[in-house]
Amino acid sequence: ADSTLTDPTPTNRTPTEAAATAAPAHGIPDPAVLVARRRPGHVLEGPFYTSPEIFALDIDAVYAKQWIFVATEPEIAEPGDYVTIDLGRYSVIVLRDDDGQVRALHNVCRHRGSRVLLEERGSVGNLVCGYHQWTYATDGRLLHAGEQPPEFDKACFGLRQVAVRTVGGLIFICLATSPPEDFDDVADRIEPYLAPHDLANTKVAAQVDLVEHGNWKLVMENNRECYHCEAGHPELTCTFFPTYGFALEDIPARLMPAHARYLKAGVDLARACDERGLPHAEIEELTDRSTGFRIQREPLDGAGESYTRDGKAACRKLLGDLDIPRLGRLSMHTQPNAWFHFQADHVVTFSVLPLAADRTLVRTTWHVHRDAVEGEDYDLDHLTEVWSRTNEQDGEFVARTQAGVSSPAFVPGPYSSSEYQVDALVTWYLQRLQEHLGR
Ligand code: 3BY
Ligand code: FES
Ligand code: FE
Repeated sequence: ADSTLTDPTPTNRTPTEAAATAAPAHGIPDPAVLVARRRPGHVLEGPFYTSPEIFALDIDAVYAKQWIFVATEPEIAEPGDYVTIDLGRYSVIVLRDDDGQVRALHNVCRHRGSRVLLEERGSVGNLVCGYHQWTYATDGRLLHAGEQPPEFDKACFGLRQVAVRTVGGLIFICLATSPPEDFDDVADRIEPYLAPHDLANTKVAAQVDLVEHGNWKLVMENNRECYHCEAGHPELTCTFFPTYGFALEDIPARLMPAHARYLKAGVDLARACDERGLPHAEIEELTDRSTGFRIQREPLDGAGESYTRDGKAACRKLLGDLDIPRLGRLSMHTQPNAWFHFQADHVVTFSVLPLAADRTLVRTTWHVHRDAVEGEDYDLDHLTEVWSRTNEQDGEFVARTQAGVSSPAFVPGPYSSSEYQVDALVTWYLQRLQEHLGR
């Protein structure tokens, strides 16, 4: 029998396998051992989703080293607008400075280390630490510190800067002192896809924070496949083709009509894009690089315009200079923590931020044209319905999976061919751990 189809339950494992899998009496096996013994094409072992030790490693090796999508430019539209982002023990202020530039600063006072900004979002003139009132400009410079001797050099005590990059209105930060350099290449290649939607000139119509009861990798893995879509997402699959990720030979007969619609709509979409100079071809580089990503413009089902039940645009004002609503979805995935859907009428972004080994924040933000008027050009419930429901459904899948993989009885199962992007995410993740662990 094909060994990949064999269920390695304790009864049919060799004694060596059984010994290798057994956890020590205290704690988990060495993470390097867990990384090395991952079975290709299979789910990770339980401790990757449950262990506080691996959670800390994930922060160090992934969230503090790679480029992380944290917000969009419209979230901090005006000088002084900020959001604070917690990543493990780090807290980062992402803000627009007085010159209109996007910045990221460590939220740690240079005096005795207090958090400076305590709210999740807001707007400030200067950044004032509430403890002893050290006062910083929006670019991080220290402006005022009371009762210091004359030789005190304020220039040495600005808030520490965090690397930040914007592309197509999306804001990425990197906590590393030498951030992965391949972001430039990715930015250059995705910018022409994103630019026509002019995200920087949209406004936030809605934002929902969902705390899911599962490890961040379960949240991300769930996003990278549509094996669960047909049964799990009645609203999403009004327009999202449930054959996403399937190889042609694996598409079940009942989904062939949907596949035929996908192909036909794809031809129309390619023509519409070519006429307008909109790039649409797939680029998929999910592994073997720090800034793994995937981008492609693909058709939507129904009217083909947007994520609504009938596929018609949810907002009457189209983005940028786009002149037709039927442009499907420009979809992008970035490792490790984000996915994006750009439609002609709105953009929806998703940022996944780990809170604990078994808790994850999923922040979803819907953007519409800056001049669109709620109630006139768009209805908020209509705009947010499909992805709100989809996120709730996914959150439920994640919680159930977290519960299952926490059981000592859990044995990693095999991925189906349509889950190849899940495998890519896990492979990318293990590559980052290996780099970090220096093997
Ligand atoms: O958001 C995505 O990228 C989609 C939705 C469902 C599955 N996933 C591939
Ligand atoms: Fe911030 Fe003292 S800790 S002013
Ligand atoms: Fe889903």
